[in-house]
Parts: sequence; structure tokens; C-alpha cells
Amino acid sequence: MTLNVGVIGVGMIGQDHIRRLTDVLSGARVAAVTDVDLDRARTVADDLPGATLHPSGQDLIAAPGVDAVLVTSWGPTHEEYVLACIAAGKQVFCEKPLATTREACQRIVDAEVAAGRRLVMVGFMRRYDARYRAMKEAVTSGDIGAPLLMHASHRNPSVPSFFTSDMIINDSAVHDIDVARWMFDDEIAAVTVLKPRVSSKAAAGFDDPLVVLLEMTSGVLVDVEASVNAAYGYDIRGEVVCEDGTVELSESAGAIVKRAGHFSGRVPADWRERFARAFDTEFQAWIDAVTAGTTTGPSAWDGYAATVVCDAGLAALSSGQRIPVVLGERPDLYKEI
Ligand code: NAD
Ligand code: ISE
Repeated sequence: MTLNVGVIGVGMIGQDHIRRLTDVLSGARVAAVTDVDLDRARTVADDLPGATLHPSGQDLIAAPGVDAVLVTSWGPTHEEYVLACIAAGKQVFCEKPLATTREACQRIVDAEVAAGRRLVMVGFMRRYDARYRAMKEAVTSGDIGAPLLMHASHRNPSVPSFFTSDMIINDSAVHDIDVARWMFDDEIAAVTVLKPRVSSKAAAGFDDPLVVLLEMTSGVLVDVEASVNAAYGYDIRGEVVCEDGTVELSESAGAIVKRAGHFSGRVPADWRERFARAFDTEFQAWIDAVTAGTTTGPSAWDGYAATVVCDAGLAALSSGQRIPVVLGERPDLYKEI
């Protein structure tokens, strides 16, 4: 059986996921597309045999030829489409963020709980990265003892001019927030944000880099150095320090060359290069689960929790204070992180 996927939002990542669904993965095809920029959607549809063009996301979701939906439009538009998918009983893969406010995420969680089954998967693709998975395996095996703290770096080479300091937290570090919850099977209890010396490459009034300190409820501390003007490449690092040893993300998936007393390897250009395989694995898992009549992966609760922690991070950034995170009761539908 082939899963007919409708895509809402055909910008940068939407087109990358369309390529993935069309040329790389098995069991799905892109059956429908739409975008608020209809000309862009038409151009994309023209390259997809048999794909229909829709005037709006709502029209696409209602289309009988669409079995499941991929939402890759701008963050503030996600809520409307995810809620419409839940109302239509269609499985939906929503790129991060699930929604941009706590209230919007709560409405999605409430709608899914009322539907009585999971219909939403959120695109936190790091959970599917082989290097992060190996790290989690080492932590959960117990072989290196109980975890105490985690160091993480999330360095972007550059960002578009519309990027702000807030986005270092809710657009970039949101991935590290999800990793922390998933790595330690735990919730985040409080957030503090520190501002190191500002990079001379940062635009005026822009705090970059930031250090985001996450306190897990277990007491584990996670420090995330996040920046968006690193220039030299896209550099994602991590180390978990445990009682009997440590585990680090391996530095490179490619070859390390040693020559003339030096060694070198490639630094990825961007998140597309660094996480290409993780995106493939994530989507194949979604296709397989949806085809089997269920869903998988990061849930609406995970999307809700990440947004609530980001909100605390923004409050910590503007106030300079330690901000507690109050999530509320996790519904039974979402038993595991
Ligand atoms: P983009 O600006 O390149 O593309 C977004 C597209 O959505 C545009 O074509 C825009 O016209 C369209 N759009 C906007 N409002 C719409 C609406 N109401 N209905 C239909 N289409 C609409 O942005 P992008 O970089 O592709 O990011 C899209 C989403 O993917 C964002 O939520 C972003 O955070 C997420 N993202 C995730 C990752 C990741 O690593 N998982 C990486 C990049 C982007
Ligand atoms: C982008 O939107 C992503 O989600 C990338 O994974 C992240 O590394 C980058 O900082 C974001 O801007």
C-alpha cells in the first residue's frame, strides 16, 4: 500500500521532505501540495506526477485523496492545520515547533486526548540520529553509572536577517530541550539563560551566543551553548558525564584524515547535511507506523513540553532570573517521553 501524503508549506524544509518522500523512502508518495504562496506550490506540484494543487491547507486536509498530512509551513500556522487534521481523523507529521504558544499546544493536546488516539508526530529528528541514539544507549545501559550532567553545543554558521536572540532559544535550542527530555526520560524543572561576551558578528542588539541551563527534575544539569554566527560550519556537540564514565557524540560521520602531523575531518555546512540520515529514518518510521494504522515518535505532549520550556527560556533571557517550568499533568495518552 502507498501512503498518499499531502504537504502544507513547500519552502526549504517542505521541499527537502518532498524529495525524501519521493526519491529516498519507500511506501509513500506526495499526492497533494499547497502553500500560501500558490505560485511556489504550483511549481512544486508540476514536478510531482499526479499530485494535486490545493488553494488552502484546509482544502488539502479535507481532500479524499490525502491519507496523511505533512505540515512544513511557518510555526505560527501549525496549530490551525494540526487541529484540522485531528478533527478529520488524519495522521499528521508536524515540523517543529508543534505550535508557538503554550496555549496553542495545549489546545492540540486537548483535541488529541478528546479524539482518544495519537494522530500527531512532531519533527524532533535528533531522536533518530545514529550518534544521539548511541549516546542514549550508553546512558540507559547503566554501564557508565548514573548521569550527572550534560554539555551540549548547538552552533549555526549564520542565520537570515529576520533571526532574533529569542529564536536562538525557540528555533534552535528547542532541539536540545527535546534531546534533554528524551535522553534522560525526564522533564525539565527550571531554565536559566546566561549571556557570554557578545560575538562581534552578531547584529546590533542581538545576544549571541547564549548559554541555556536546563535543570532536570532528577537534578541532572544540562548546559547548552547555542549560537548562530559560528561561521566555520554547523557544529553539534554533546557529552553526558556519568558517575563511572562519560559518553560523547562522535565528532564526525565521515573520514578523519591524518597527514603531515595533523588530522582533519569535515564540519557539516548546515542541519540538512548533519541530520540528513536522521530525517530519513524519522520519516520512514512515520510512514511505516501510519501505514500500520498508528503513529510513533515525538508526541503532541513532547511538542507542548518543548514550547513551555522555550517560554521559560525566553522569560529567563529577558529577566536574567531562574524560571521554573510548570507543565501540569501529563495525560494518560502520553505515557512515555
Ligand atoms: P520556509 O520559510 O523556507 O518555508 C515555509 C513555507 O510555508 C513557505 O513556502 C511559506 O510560503 C509557507 N507558508 C507560510 N504560511 C503558510 C500558511 N498559512 N499556509 C500554507 N503555507 C504557508 O521555512 P522552513 O525553513 O522550510 O521552515 C518551515 C518549518 O520547518 C518551521 O516550523 C521550522 O521551524 C521547521 N524547520 C525544522 C527544521 C529541523 O531541523 N527539524 C529545520 C528547518 C526548519
Ligand atoms: C532550524 O530551524 C532547525 O530546526 C535546525 O535543526 C537548527 O539547528 C537551526 O538552528 C534552526 O534554525
